[in-house]
Order: sequence, then structure tokens, then C-alpha cells
Amino acid sequence: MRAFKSGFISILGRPNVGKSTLFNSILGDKIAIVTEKPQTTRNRILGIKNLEGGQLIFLDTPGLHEGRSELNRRMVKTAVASGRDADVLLFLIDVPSPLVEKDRQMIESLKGSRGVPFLVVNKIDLVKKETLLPVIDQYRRFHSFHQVIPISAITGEGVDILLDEILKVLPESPAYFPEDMITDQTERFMASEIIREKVIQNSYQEIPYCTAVTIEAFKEHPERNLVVIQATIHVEKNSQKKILIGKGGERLKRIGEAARKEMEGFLGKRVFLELWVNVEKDWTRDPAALNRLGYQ
Ligand SMILES: Nc1nc2c(ncn2[C@@H]2O[C@H](COP(=O)(O)OP(=O)(O)OP(=O)(O)O)[C@@H](O)[C@H]2O)c(=O)[nH]1
Ligand SMILES: [Mg+2]
Repeated sequence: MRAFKSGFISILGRPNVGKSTLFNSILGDKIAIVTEKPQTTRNRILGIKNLEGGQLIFLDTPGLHEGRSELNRRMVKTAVASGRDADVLLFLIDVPSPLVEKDRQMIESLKGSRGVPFLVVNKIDLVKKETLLPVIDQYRRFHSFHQVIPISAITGEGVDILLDEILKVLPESPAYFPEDMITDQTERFMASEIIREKVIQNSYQEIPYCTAVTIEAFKEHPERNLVVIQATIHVEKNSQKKILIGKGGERLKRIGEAARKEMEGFLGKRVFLELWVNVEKDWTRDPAALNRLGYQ
């Protein structure tokens, strides 16, 4: 019998390359939020994949970028820290729009890590196969990757090969987590993320980048198969609050309805969701406000 293996795999890359999409696709469940806009993920999110020969613990991370606010800095710090102790580093790139020089800096920032580096070439469903090789060559020139694996996180192409190759390099170890556990995220956190996803999907310009969500109450009523959730959406300015609420409260209502529907699917219960909008002046630059809003 082959020995059981376990280890931590950090998913790293520029914003919007498909890290969270890959994470969800591997776990077979929507754990991390995904949007078409960059800088969606802000925290490290852990997900557990059990295979016959081992336990793979994936860390989804915020995109590596150069934003100026304290929030941007904390996001990047979170990502880099999750790469430091990982056994495997998956550097994801977006093959239709490679950013070789910027990706080079990102890979440099993790050179001290002991993790086995993989180059994961994502979104191959969007390009012709013959365009892959020249891009891969450029990346190979500045870093020696253990493996280069083309995938499509959306269609699932290449993902099983990726899992097999990861398992090969993981250390022998018993499982770290119980077999029925899929994530370390609380239901409260996931509820707040679902609301943030709906805000991002229903807003424009700076709003997605200056929105945070906190859960004020999460009350279960098992006898009625109901959860009552009260949440606050924080923005930085009065003008943003007005836009978010919309004419006659129309936008906020749309966000609330989309969030409630998704929460009901994920909790398997009826959800009563109440949303407020609060102005937390310049919170993305204020360390104390960032701590309060969950970005320590
Ligand atoms: N066509 C195609 N689109 C993809 C693929 N993977 C991700 N996307 C899309 O790319 C966009 C960004 O995906 P995310 O998973 O949120 O990207 P991310 O790297 O987690 O982004 P941040 O959290 O902002 O750093 C979404 O619109 C996805 O649907 C893929 O393999 N093919
Ligand atoms: Mg993400």
C-alpha cells in the first residue's frame, strides 16, 4: 500500500486569473466568491480535498497587486504569507492576457518559500492550443517550475492532472482535518461574502473596491427551518451609499434578493435577510476600521 500524503497548497496569482474558480472547481462546491472584476478575494480561504491517497489542503488567496491603500497592502500580505509555509505553490496565470513582467515580480516575492512551484496556465478554453507554448516559454525562462500545467478552471480540463501531480510531491503525513470537513470558513463569513459578491456584481467603478460587509445577527429558528440574518454593507462615502441603495432602494433590493436566494441554497433553510448601508469614512485606509471589518 502506498503511504498517505497530506499538505498545504497555496493558489497564488494576479487578480482575476481564476484562483477562486479553480479552488471551487477542485472542491466541487462554491466556497469562495467569484466575479468578473479583479480584487474579489480579500482573505485566505481554506478548502479541503480528500483523495484516495491523500488530503490536499488548498489556500485561496487575494490577487497579488500594487494598490496603494492599507486594504491593498493587507490583501497582498495575506497572499504572500499563505505562500511562505505551503508545501506546493500554484502560480496561476491568465493565458489570454499574460503579464509576464508583473508575474515575474510576484514569483520573486515568494522565492524564499520552500513550496514546490507549479506554473498553472489557466483559461485555455479561450485560446488556440498553439498559442500556449510561446507564453509558457517566457515564464520558464525566469523560473524553474517543477511542472507546467495548462488548465481551464471553468471547464475542468487539466484539473485532474493537476491534482495527480500535486499529490506526487506532497509529504507523507496523516490527514490534518476530519474527512467530512470541506472548509474552515464559518457560515457567518460565507454569508457576508455572498452579500459582497452580489454587491460587486451589481455595481460599477469604485464601489466594488470600497465595500465591506459585516453580519450583525445570525439567528437560527430550527422549528421554522429559518435563519434571520442582519447585515451591514459599509462604503466609504455618502455618494457611494446613494448609488448602492439606488432609486427607490431598487439596487439594494436586487442585491438582497440575489444574496438571499444563494444563502438559502447554501444553508438549506429559508433565509430572512435584512440589509443596512453604513458610511465608514475612508475605511480602506484606516487600520482600526480594517480590523473592525475583518481585515486584520
Ligand atoms: N473562460 C474562462 N474564464 C475563467 C476561467 N477561470 C476563471 N474565469 C473567469 O475569470 C474571472 C475571475 O475569476 P476569479 O476566480 O474570481 O479570479 P481570482 O483569481 O480569484 O480573482 P481575485 O479574487 O480578484 O484575485 C471570472 O469571471 C471567472 O468566471 C477559465 O478557465 N476560463
Ligand atoms: Mg479570488
